[in-house]
Amino acid sequence: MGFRQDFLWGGATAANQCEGGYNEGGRGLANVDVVPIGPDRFPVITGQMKMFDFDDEHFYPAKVAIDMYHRYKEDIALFAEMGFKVYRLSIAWSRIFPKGDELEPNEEGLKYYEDLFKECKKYGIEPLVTITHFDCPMHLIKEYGAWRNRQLVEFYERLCTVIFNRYKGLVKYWLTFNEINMILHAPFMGAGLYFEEGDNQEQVKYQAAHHELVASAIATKIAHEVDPENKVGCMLAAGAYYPYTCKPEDVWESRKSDRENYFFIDVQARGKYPNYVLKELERKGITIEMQPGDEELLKAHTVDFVSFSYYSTRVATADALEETQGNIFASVKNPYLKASEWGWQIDPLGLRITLNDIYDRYQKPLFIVENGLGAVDVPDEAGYVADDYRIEYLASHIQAMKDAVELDGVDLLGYTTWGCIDLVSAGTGEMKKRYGFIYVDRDNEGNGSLKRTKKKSFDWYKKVIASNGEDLAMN
Ligand code: P53
Repeated sequence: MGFRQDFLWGGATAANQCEGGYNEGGRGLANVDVVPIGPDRFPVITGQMKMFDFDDEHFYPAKVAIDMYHRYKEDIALFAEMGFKVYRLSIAWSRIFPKGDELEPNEEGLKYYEDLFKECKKYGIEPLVTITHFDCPMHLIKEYGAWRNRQLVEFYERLCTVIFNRYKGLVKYWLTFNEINMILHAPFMGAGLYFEEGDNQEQVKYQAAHHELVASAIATKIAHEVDPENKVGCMLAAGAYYPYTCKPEDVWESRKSDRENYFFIDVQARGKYPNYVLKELERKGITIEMQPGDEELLKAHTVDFVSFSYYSTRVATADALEETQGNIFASVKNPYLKASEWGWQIDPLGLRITLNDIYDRYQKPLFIVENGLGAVDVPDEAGYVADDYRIEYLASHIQAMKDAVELDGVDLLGYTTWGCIDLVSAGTGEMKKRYGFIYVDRDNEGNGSLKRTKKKSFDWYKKVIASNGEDLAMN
């Protein structure tokens, strides 16, 4: 009963949200660097500001972030102290290929991650590596139009070939694209896409998605060739859609919303475009240009496991109700749920529902690679944060995933909480929205010593891991 003995407990981060050191070690500029904190973070880029560089008016949190670039040893030691079995992190593409289209990689960038993985291994921590977590080298955006251009597949393939060979024996778990469905919701942040006047934006997004899907299949192929031990996963921004009422029209809306996201995973896990999307694209007049061999590639190289982030469920309705949930996935408010300070509705049972939905659909091992509560933490005079609210959130979600495993038989490989150390929010660019077991002294304006302090949840999570998820009690 309970979780498997080798269950992978740990935490997750992404390069652009924690590393900083944006211009060090030969690193090139990327889309994730030039998105500022505040309302201009996600502009619709048709004729409006093109976010190709820094300007003087905005604050760019990714430049320094939490400076993990220089402090990773201290941070990994803290993860080890909690007993992490796995640490999910992402590689910054522009550290390895600063412009993206070079033939030879940047040795300094490669060496950086090699040292970091070795540091993990020193403590018996398995790295789980996201190859791209929303990042795309700026040069590839300006010169090629990012993922709208088929050539990106080739550059991504080069990146994968280099890292799979270099980190063979050090890294076994890989994710090809973080929240691949984000391309539809936040195209610049998600995939470096911007639009020109006259673009059919949906056409561009689906064509870019096709390129990512092909790139993902190629990555899976190479990973398996380089080392049969490699396990490759896809990654979905998940969270089931509930119908607002039992009115059939609402139920149908919720199914359609789910499919919009499942489409990506259907291709990556089942190996082909599902009929519902082909029909839908046809109706919309969207044609996806495929190259000979694409369909065979997708078919032959499906993922080994399905991973996802889960923060909340969502609500769909056929009627025009106000959308409230405060993030990129706007949704109708669920009157039965409470919400976080950022309006994200809290639904532990929804995690069990989502796990079951995904497992029923794909019948592949699952991995929860993000889950957590973004909250304002107020340290006392000694710098200590008693984050009972975070413990409560995590305990209820871990209980729900335990139910999915124990009572429903879902095959779950592991669980990594999001932002195991405080980091920059992807959605808002704030530091104030914290997820960590470890407090980082830095604020929205970039003030603070960057000092790390354990929160109350640090010792709690340590106990959870030590008991393999049996002891979830607050104290
Ligand atoms: P933040 C929106 C909805 C669901 C997941 O988000 C999302 C987002 C983007 O805001 O992204 C994932 O930082 C993403 C992480 C991100 C995390 O959720 O806005 O993979 O990079 O930090 C939490 O609170």
